[in-house]
Amino acid sequence: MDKAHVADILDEIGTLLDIQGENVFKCRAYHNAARIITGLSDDLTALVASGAIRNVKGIGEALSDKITELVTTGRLAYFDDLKASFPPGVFEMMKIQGVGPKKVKVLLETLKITTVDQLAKACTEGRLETVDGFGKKTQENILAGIELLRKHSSQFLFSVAERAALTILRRMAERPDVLQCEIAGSIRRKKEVVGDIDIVVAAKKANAKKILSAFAAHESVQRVIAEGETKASVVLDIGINCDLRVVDPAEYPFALHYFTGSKDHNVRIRALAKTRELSLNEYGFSALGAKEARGKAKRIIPCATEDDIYRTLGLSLIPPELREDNGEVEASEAGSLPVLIEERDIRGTFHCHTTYSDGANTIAEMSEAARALGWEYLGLADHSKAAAYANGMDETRVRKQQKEIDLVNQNYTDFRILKGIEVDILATGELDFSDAVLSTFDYVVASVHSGFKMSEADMTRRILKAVSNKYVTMIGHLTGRLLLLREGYALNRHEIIDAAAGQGTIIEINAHPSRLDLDWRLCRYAKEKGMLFAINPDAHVVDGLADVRYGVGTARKGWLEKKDVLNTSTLREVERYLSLT
Ligand code: DGT
Ligand code: CA
Ligand code: CA
Ligand code: ZN
Repeated sequence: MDKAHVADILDEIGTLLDIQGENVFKCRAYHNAARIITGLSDDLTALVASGAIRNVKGIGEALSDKITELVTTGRLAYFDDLKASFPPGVFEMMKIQGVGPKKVKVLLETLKITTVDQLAKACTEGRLETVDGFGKKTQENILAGIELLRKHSSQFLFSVAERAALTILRRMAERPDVLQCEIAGSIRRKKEVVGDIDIVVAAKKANAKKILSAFAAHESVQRVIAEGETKASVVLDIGINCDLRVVDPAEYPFALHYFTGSKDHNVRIRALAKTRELSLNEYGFSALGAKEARGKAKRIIPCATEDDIYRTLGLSLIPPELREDNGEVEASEAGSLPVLIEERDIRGTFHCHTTYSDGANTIAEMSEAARALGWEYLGLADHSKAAAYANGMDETRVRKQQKEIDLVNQNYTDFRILKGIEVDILATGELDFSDAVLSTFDYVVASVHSGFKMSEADMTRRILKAVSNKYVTMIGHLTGRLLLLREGYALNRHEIIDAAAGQGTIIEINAHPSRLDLDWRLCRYAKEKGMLFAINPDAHVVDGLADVRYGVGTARKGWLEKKDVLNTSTLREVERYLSLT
């Protein structure tokens, strides 16, 4: 079990104890332990194996026993028992934006509410208004949160779905009877949220049944929906459906292409095949008009790869991320497909947090982690004072941090920590620091963290004002959305992009898997307006730096190339861009 998973469970224990009304110190100990585990720079499995986990500050004897049980067995009896002592609806309720343990506790005790349905009913009947600590506004927000939760109940974050898909794919790839395998569907297309997992496997027909039973018996499978000769459908423990199809090696590229989609892209490609007197389906090409049948006789143009399929149609390979029928077929025909940015093009990043605000790791830990990724620079952008909930820095702490950065930078000749700030855009559009303070940073990220409920016109004006501030290098998480949880604030995104592109202000692609904001659907528009982008992980722990890969997925899906993204530049180029040399 990895660090993140262990930390999640510790956090959840703390929360459940909170609801039970345990004493605050005990609850806090679990939440603290979760933070400590997340921020560990050492390998957790090794710490457990050597027993050194016991000596980590903040982890006492009882906690280290629990962590050891989790890491070595993948389970924790104490947690299972604790969870079982709650009505199951409680966990569902806590998924509602704005409903935490404190509210759940009150709801349980005063209104005896134990399910989301009961909560929704209580809201519509106006019964929450009367409860201490709740009000009309809270009641409205909770109801909106429930609607959103219901709307998205069958959708999953890309990161969550991909992680689950990879555990199955890896198992398949290890099997000698599996000749090729790949994740298809919306995950392969890097959609930010997905409905289910699609996996395609190439194998000899004689081995299909064995492979499908192994799949159905995978430890992450909770329930088998159907298991046939060539396909099985299951529900995984995280609640997502997963379809696995076993096809003949000769059919594999066709099946992979078909099940990668999107449906609209497939329709376009099939129409193109028709113009060449060909019929295309998930098994192969056949002569148009020939009776659709499976089998060698009909498969008139053998293809070993997707590349071959596209070539047969006079196209160059269209990367999966672009297969949304957004002009990619035309661009491929014209030979004008973009050469998409790749993960390995990234040389650093600009929006990360440290213990100076709400991050879990120190400056030195973050910079070492960035160096381990092979990066040349790491821009730190801790919160400013208005973000009090996130331990935002005042002017004094800013000076202290900048001194510490200078000190740590002395250790490096081939790497530089950049002094940034994530400054709050106040309700008026003014920034949280004076120009004099802003001028002390190497660059400035400006973000909205409050007053989400403004009108579209007011919010647009607010952000436009920040865009035009000469100290602002980039705008952070433009819409503030939290995927599947919270819609972004009302905003005229096109107007802001136009202004930002015109004034040379960057709009970041926030790579946190819950944000992926700027949305890929707007990247191409912004690029056409001349926008430069930055891909930022918004990391609050060392492991968060690797989230840039999700941002690269978004950038690729938005047709971006290496040259469109500032953090593909070398340190020297970035220094020049930020006028640091
Ligand atoms: P999702 O799962 O909702 O996030 O999105 P997808 O794109 O993974 O959709 P899914 O799982 O229903 O189907 C996987 C792919 O299979 C889809 O992208 C294209 C292909 N496909 C499914 N149904 C049809 C269809 O009726 N016509 C065509 N042309 N392709 C289809
Ligand atoms: Ca799918
Ligand atoms: Ca599917
Ligand atoms: Zn932020």
